[in-house]
Amino acid sequence: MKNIGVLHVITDTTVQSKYTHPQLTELAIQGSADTIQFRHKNGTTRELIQIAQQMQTVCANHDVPLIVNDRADIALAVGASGTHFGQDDMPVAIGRKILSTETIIGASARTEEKMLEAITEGADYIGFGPIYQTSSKPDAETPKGLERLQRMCEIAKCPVIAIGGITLQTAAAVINAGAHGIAVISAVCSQPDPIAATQNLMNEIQNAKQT
Ligand code: TZP
Ligand code: MG
Repeated sequence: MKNIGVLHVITDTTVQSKYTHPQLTELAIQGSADTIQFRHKNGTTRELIQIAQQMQTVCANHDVPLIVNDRADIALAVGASGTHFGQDDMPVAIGRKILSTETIIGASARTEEKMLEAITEGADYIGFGPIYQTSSKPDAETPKGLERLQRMCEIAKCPVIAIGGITLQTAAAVINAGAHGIAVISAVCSQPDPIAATQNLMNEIQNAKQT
């Protein structure tokens, strides 16, 4: 099984405009994020490659995996460590065919059935959410809550990364429900001090895992 990070910071330039994707990458890594995800829903392919390339340079310098949301081609183009596919993106089985076996593939799953399907097709981790209300994803479903997260974690045969509305105040509860880790946007990107916000989240996760 691949080593999957416990704190995935998803860089975002729509919830804030103070920092660019590469800047957020640098700040989150300084705060000890162990995975960075590039998620950008508009822009040309060339623009996305350019941004992802800068992020990959920062990540490679610090030996932190970069995961590209939606786009296997961009992950391949910049030598990123992985890709994250939603249920409407490239099927995991096809991603597995075009990406190397070392490449991390994460997959969002809305149901237990979809989760097991993604795992069978070769997903290395499952993204599950939104756990709580979020304003960072306009088309997010209604919150799924901790009980459903717990059930997903019980039947998953791979790490589950919880996402959606997770804050410093709720991170421990999410880990205690069985999540391997968390993925956050606003809890880092929209904070006045993204380094401190990341560090605090990482401490919270590590403490929760020890107890
Ligand atoms: N997928 C499900 S919820 C979400 C995504 C991308 C948004 C997470 O952002 P935040 O600010 O951590 O709630
Ligand atoms: Mg997607």
